[in-house]
Amino acid sequence: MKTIIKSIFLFAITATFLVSCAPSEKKGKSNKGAIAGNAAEKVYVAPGEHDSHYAFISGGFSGQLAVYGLPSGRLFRVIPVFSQDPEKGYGYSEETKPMLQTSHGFIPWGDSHHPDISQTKGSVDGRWVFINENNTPRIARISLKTFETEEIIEIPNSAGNHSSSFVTENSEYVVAGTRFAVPFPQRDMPIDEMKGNFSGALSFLKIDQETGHMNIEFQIKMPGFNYDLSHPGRGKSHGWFFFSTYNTEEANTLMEVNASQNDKDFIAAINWKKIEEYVANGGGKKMPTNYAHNTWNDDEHTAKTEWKKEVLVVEPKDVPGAIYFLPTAKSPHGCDVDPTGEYIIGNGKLAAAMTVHSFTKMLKAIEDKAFDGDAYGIPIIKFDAVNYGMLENPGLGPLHTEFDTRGNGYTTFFISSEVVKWNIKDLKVIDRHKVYYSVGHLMIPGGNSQTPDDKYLVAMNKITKDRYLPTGPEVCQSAQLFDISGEKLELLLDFPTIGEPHYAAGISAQIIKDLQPTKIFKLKDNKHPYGVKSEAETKVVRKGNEVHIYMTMIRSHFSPDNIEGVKVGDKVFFHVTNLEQDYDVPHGISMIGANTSELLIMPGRTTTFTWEPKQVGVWPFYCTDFCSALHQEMQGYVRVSPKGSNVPISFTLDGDIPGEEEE
Ligand code: K7E
Ligand code: CUA
Repeated sequence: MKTIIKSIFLFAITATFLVSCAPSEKKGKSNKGAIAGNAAEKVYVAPGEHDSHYAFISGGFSGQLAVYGLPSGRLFRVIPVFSQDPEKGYGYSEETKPMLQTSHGFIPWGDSHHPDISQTKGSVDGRWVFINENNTPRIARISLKTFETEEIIEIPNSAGNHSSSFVTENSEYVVAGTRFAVPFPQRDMPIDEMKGNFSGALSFLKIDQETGHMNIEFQIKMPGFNYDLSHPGRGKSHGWFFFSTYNTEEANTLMEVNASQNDKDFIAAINWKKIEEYVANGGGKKMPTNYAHNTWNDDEHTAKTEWKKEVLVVEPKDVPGAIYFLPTAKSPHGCDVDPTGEYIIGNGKLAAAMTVHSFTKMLKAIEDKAFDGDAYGIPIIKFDAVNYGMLENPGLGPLHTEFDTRGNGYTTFFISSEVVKWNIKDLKVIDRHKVYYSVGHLMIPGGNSQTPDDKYLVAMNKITKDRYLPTGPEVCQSAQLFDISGEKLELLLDFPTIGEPHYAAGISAQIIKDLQPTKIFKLKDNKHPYGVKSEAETKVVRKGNEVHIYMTMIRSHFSPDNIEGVKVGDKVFFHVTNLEQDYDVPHGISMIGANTSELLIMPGRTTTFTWEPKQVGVWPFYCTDFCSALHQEMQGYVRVSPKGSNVPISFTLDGDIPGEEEE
């Protein structure tokens, strides 16, 4: 067995090597490959024109979510989610710091993988994007009105939150599955006693349809396998969720060999409707835990953390008929469901074939009890009783599959660096196209829905080598855009990405435009406790060694702009309100020596940073965003006196106290 595995790995390594070397062999030739003559026209979006689609591409180890236009590949915005972002003050301002709170404390970084757009009746609806964090298990919800992170919920009893964050067809649930089996609940125990003693938490988070707020409705305590990826059933299979597993060996060391022993691992099929019913009737056990639930309040422009102390745990044995295992070719990675909900595809990354299961056959097999024993009490359905067929030798290292509306699947092959188009019913390969190089995920807008918008396909590649200008040892990761409207895949464009894109979600731009993204925050609705509505209300208040500055900004000055009476040892809070009520007029603010980032404040919003002056002097602050012809004049001074000095607090604008009538 071990030699076979070794040779698979050797093959994998050799294949990667061959692929990577190929381009440099044909010296002088470019890598244009099969680029058709009019590709440039197809991606050209003339100055001032808009793209037809949004692509939300995850940042992987950057922890963020980037917003691109398709077909141009232009980057519009990086939405900070799990990592601090000094460009926007996210995770630095007092208002946003609670978003990064967890049971492990304030965590300034995350690993974001799988964005998924909310759905209504099986189609993406453009309300929210959900995205998972792998490292310190969390799910975030981003508003597509503000393009800002509005909520982050921590997932207890989970580790390496990878089979996440996929949404059901009416956004009933977003799920989170643990990649790493761990003690559940966590406890101190020898690692090599893992087998049979670790568990795998699959969490179902209910989404409030009004607010989007997530709540962990229940957690299924599954056997201690690794749950790698997942997708919801849809249409006929709505009500089910499918999770790929690996390491059903339950190995705890040298996983590259020890977790590849079994010829087949499983796809876990979960009837969540059944479990929902069980829970509604009082099923499940409340277990003590501790996790952070962070929510953003758009009236107060502030996030808060709530500590949750309980989670409802469901044991599979208590809900017979709700969970089954479908044997699937060795160590599957992607677990994908086609738009009709009939075909469930497991991409066995180490196998020579891809497994296509049939939902109809699965129901029949359950009815007939066509089982091949069980794993920890969960019935294993006989392979032949559930399998629709195998796609034999489609390529090397299949990872992920997306679909069009014409019955075709598109699968990425990491090792052979290609995207393969195949017909699901016939299990026949129709076309294949090289990608440069080593592709991970791919995305068709609306890919995780019943109605893919199937003009474009984006392949997200792990390795770029010679595709771009060299930038030292670290070169960018990259996306490649294909036109899939014809029989053959047509490569249109390469564009570099932020961080490492693991997955993406795409949607027609019109859907989001129709929802009218926010342009300004209305000043009159601003309920920030330190917000002010006009310059007349600005002031500076001392409370012990805290100094609170209620400040405003408008083209092109701050009020107040001269402040005295601050002392070394004080903690100074700048609560700054942008009084502008025009679209696209943010102002920034930064203070010399402040141990934080600048703030970029949108019209109508109040944001706070703190400054603890260490040195006596007169210290300037200024606007960091070029906002008007007089941007350079948008500045002010704070006088800092020695500790114990008796200079009183005073604040002025043009020599007067703001708001006081001039005589
Ligand atoms: Cu395949 Cu995290 Cu979805 Cu990366 S994962 S490629
Ligand atoms: Cu305000 Cu520059």
